[in-house]
Amino acid sequence: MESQLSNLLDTATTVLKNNDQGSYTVPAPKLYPHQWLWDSCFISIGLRHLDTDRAKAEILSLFKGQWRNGMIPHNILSTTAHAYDRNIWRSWANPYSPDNIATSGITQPPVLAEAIVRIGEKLNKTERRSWYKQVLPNLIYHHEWLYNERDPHDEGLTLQIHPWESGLDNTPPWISELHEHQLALWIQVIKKLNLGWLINLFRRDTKYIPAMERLDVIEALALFSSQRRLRRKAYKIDKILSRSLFAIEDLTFNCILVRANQHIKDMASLLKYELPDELLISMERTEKELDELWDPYSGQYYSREFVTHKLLKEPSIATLMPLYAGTITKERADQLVRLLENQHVFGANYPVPSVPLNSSWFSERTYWQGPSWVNTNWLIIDGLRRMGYPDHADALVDTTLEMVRSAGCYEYFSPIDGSGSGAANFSWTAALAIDLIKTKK
Ligand code: 9WN
Repeated sequence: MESQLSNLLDTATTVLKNNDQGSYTVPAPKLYPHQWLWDSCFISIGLRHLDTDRAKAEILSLFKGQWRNGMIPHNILSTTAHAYDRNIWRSWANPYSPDNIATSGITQPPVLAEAIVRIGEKLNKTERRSWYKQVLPNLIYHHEWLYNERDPHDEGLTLQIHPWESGLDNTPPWISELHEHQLALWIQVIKKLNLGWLINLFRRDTKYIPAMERLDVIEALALFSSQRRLRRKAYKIDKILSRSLFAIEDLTFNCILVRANQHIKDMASLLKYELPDELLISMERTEKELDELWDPYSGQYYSREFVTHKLLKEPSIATLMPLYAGTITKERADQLVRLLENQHVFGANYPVPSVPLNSSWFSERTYWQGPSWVNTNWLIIDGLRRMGYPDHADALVDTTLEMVRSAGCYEYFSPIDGSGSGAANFSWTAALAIDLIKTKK
């Protein structure tokens, strides 16, 4: 086993090297040629074991793309590869976008604070302080943006405006909302006339990955048209929210926010840095409001519609993310852990499936509608440890590493037989495998 893990360590290190662009790492060659926000955070968590300066550079590169209003975009677009993506986003339409750097106009889950702290753990005391000093102001500015712009009613939960912001693109709760509120007429026509095959001929992703492992064609079109709508509104939130019901307080996003807030408070207290009162109040509200996402009848957490406050009761892996938030009661954590153990729900051979096995949405290889992903496993492992389930955490580390070791550094894996799907040589799979090996108990 020792030697098998050391082989995996070598393979994973090579993947990261090959995907390295100097100051950032692409998620995968060809399919994902830009810098992605939460990918780079996970990647730096692995890189910290190889080279702390390089791990820091990954994060600093994200801050270079920060907008003047504080937003950190989900994509910083490459100046060389797939130049047309710059024109698809046209971030320059918004007055706050940075000069001379093309980015997307939306964000992704705020894993940044976690990454910064994990890098900090590998530094000595003095270096750690100066690292936190270097990045904390920008990080705080990003969180202030999250509250100012994405929590307009001061409710505590932040809202997301596109499935890409959740990081779990075609996860059932988002897709069912998309069908309900955002399916443009022209997409409905394509659906009705069964013209999906025609669209598939022009898709970039399916040039690299079999169509059945990616989003369904109607979903892909809906995501695209929803992105164009945001662009038409120049990514201005008041315009986006006016006359649209399509905004979700995403469970995964907000659980990550709760944990990130805790990290920010810890860093600030180490530096004796005073956080603005308004921010502290918002942080407290998020923690409290997370409680409202619990549905006592099904014993699960769900995302919520921003406008109506309706819980979106399509089961998904998000229900386990409050373990990572780490602020829930032991009683509820026990209920979630039972879902994780249950063979019909999340207790697959190669856990944790992105959709429970007994859901009608479950599909072994379809992106975020079934496969197991290493980043969500990593978040759950971390949550299990902090919530007092070390044996469950260790078991999940072992099955995760076994899956990656035997299949390779794929983007996602079949929860049934552990085989790999999606992009090969995927960076966060490699990086987080490195981290799981290096921190193995
Ligand atoms: C859109 C890069 C990203 C991940 C997301 C994953 C996928 C992009 C896509 O790839 O999303 O952002 O093109 O489908 O869903 O979590 O960050 O790896």
